[in-house]
Amino acid sequence: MKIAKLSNAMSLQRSVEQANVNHVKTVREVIDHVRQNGDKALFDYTEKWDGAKLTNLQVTKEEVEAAFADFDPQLVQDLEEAAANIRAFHTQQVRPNIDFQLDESSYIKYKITPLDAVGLYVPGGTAAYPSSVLMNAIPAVVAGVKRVVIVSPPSKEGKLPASVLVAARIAGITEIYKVGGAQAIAALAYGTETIKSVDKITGPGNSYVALAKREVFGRVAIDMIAGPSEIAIIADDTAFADEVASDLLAQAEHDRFASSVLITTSEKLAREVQLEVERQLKQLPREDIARASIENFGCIYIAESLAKAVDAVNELAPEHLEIITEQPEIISEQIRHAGAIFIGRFSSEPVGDYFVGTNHVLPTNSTARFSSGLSVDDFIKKTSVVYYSEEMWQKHYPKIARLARLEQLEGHARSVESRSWSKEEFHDC
Ligand code: HSO
Ligand code: ZN
Repeated sequence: MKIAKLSNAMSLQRSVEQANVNHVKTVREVIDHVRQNGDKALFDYTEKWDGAKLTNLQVTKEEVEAAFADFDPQLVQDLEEAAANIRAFHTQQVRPNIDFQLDESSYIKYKITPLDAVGLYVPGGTAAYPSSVLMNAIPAVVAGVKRVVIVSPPSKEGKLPASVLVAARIAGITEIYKVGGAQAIAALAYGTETIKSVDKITGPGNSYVALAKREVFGRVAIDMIAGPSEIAIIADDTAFADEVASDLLAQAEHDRFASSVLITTSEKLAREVQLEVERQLKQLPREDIARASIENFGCIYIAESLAKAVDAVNELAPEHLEIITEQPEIISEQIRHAGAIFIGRFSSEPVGDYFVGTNHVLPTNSTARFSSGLSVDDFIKKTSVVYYSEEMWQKHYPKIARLARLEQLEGHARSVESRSWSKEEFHDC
């Protein structure tokens, strides 16, 4: 792992991958094909790309029960406890309507309504994380979304991983389909005979899935397009090198493109972490992925001061930030841009990835400058409501008419003025 002087915070930033033009073309074809041929297109693509010849897209109750029967009961309990923590924290995010009384009878409101239907994409293979099922599904359920659907690519045997089915049930999701890739996104956006369309699609996926989400955006809402995972760690000489190294590697093992950076005021720690990373890498089952990530996107920066480290992090806006210093809470107060902050040596990032209750779907690629992790807010919408009494209208309509005429919108002016005689008089005569 490289060691460098922290000179320019911008040097921490990496370039975003450009979409592959050929992939865009393929994805558009897939979407059109699903729109035209519905379920048939889904069966065909699933056979072609996943090698599974299905007769039924929807996972049955029996399949979910079989998944539970084979699953370690301790793990079921752990997932349930994690789910309860996520539910508890996200329940705090539920917001009430805003009722704003203008006078004794007139009011305006901000009315909160959950989305009707949401689709959650769960990737296949090694990235089929049950923790991500909980992180995506629970906020939707807590928000009050009535229909939450999961789509995920099946194995050649036509099955979804037991861990996904178990997590889905724990999260309260019963509508699950064996379909992945761009075809699954197309089905969620446009609907087929079996899969009714949804209003929003969330969840991570490969580049085809990400492109398909971009393509259907507007027809449906989407969450963020997540890039590879990132961690930045601010540490001083109170941190332990083996712990810091293990935290960097926890991120690096996700993806060859994951990025792990340490920013430290201690040259001694920098050197020790460098040795530790190499030592621990050799013992990691995913050594090849983690090594590629550390070599290409990992770096240890030596900062002149913690203040400089804070500036760099605010510019980088990392997905995850760990602060392992003598007074980590003071540093945390100074951080403006990070997807999630983990304070002190006992709050390592996996605490948030799996268990504590915060969400692990977080903004990557410096988008923490302007966006937040997944929350209940992503599954609601707000509608303004206006009630003007006759008295309020009487008091204010001339102002509104004047403002309308300022914009040369005579129709608007006449609309408010058209109430300027009492309808009661009209009814009386
Ligand atoms: N660190 C990942 C989430 C994850 N980790 C899932 C383990 N499983 C992105 O925040
Ligand atoms: Zn993780």
